[in-house]
Amino acid sequence: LAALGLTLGASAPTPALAADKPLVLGFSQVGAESEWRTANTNSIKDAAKQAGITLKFADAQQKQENQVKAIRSFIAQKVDVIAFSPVVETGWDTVLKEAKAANIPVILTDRAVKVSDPSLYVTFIGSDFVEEGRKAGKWAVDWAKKNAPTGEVNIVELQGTVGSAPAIDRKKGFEEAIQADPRLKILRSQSGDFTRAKGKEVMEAFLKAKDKKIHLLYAHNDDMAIGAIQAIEEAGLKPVKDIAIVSIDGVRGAFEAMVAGKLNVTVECNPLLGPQLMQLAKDVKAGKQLPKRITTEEGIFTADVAAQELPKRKY
Ligand code: GYE
Repeated sequence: LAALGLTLGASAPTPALAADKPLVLGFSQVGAESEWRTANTNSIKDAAKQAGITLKFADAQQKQENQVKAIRSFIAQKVDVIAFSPVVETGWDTVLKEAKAANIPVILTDRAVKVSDPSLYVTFIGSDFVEEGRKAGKWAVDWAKKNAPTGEVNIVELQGTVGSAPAIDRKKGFEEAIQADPRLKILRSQSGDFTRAKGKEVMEAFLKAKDKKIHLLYAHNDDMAIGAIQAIEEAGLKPVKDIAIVSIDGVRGAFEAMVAGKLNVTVECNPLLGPQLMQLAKDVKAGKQLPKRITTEEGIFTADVAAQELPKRKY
C-alpha cells in the first residue's frame, strides 16, 4: 500500500481493492406459493444484507421457464455465484452447462435436480424430503393403531407441485412407511401445487366423491392442509375428529391450526437457509472444497405440544 502511495487510517477510506468488492449472488426463487416460501425468501434477503453480499433476487412464480430466464440473465450480468431453488427436478442441463461455460459456480438450495453431470452444481443444501414423508407415514400408522384398530384406513393425499423434488420424495417416503400396516391405503392423490387455494379446491373434489369414507388426509405442505381444513368444515365435517390431518413444514399457520384443534401434526421442514447459503457462497468464491450434500436437521410436532411450541417458532 505504501508503494502505491496509500495510507490506512481512521479517516482514510479503505481503497477499493478487487478483494473488497462485495460478492454478487444471483438467486432465483421458486415463487411465493406458501408460508414456508415467504420465510425462506426473508431468510435469504436478511442473510445477504448481514453478510454484505449484493443479492440479485428473482421470483419465478412457480414457472421453470422464468427460472431459466433468470439464470441466463445472471450469467449475462456476470454475477459471482448463482443459487436457485429449482421448481422441478428435470430440465436443467442446458442452462447449467451455460453457467459452467461462463465459470460461474451454482449452488442448489431447498430442492434437488436430476442432471446428467453432477459437476453442473457445486453443492446442494436442503432437507431430506423422503425422511419427512416417512415421519408423516409413521405417524399415520401410529394414529391408525390407536384410532382404527380394525377395518380399512382410507387416506387422501394432496401432493405438492408436479415434478418437484419435495412432491416426489414426500410421496415416496410416506408410501414406504405406511406399508407397515396393510390397512392403510391411499384412496386418492392429486396435486394442490403447494397453495392454500388449490389445496381447498382439490379437497372439495375429494369430499364430493362420496364412495368411501375418508379417514385421514396427508398434505405435502401446511398451506394445502389449511386450505383443505376449510373445505372439510364447509362440507359440515370436523377436521381432526372426522378426518385426521398430517402435513409438512411446521409453519406458524400449522401451529395455530393445531392450537385450534384443527390439525393433528406437522413435520418440520426448516426454511431458514439464508445464513448457511451466504457462507457457502463465500466459501465457493474462496475456492474451498464443499460437501456435495448438506442436510438440515428437523423434528415433528403434535397438537398436544403446539401451544407450548408456538411462541418459540421463528417462521
Ligand atoms: O414444503 C412448500 C413450498 O420446497 C420444501 O415448497 C419446499 C416446499 C415447502 O412451497 O411449502
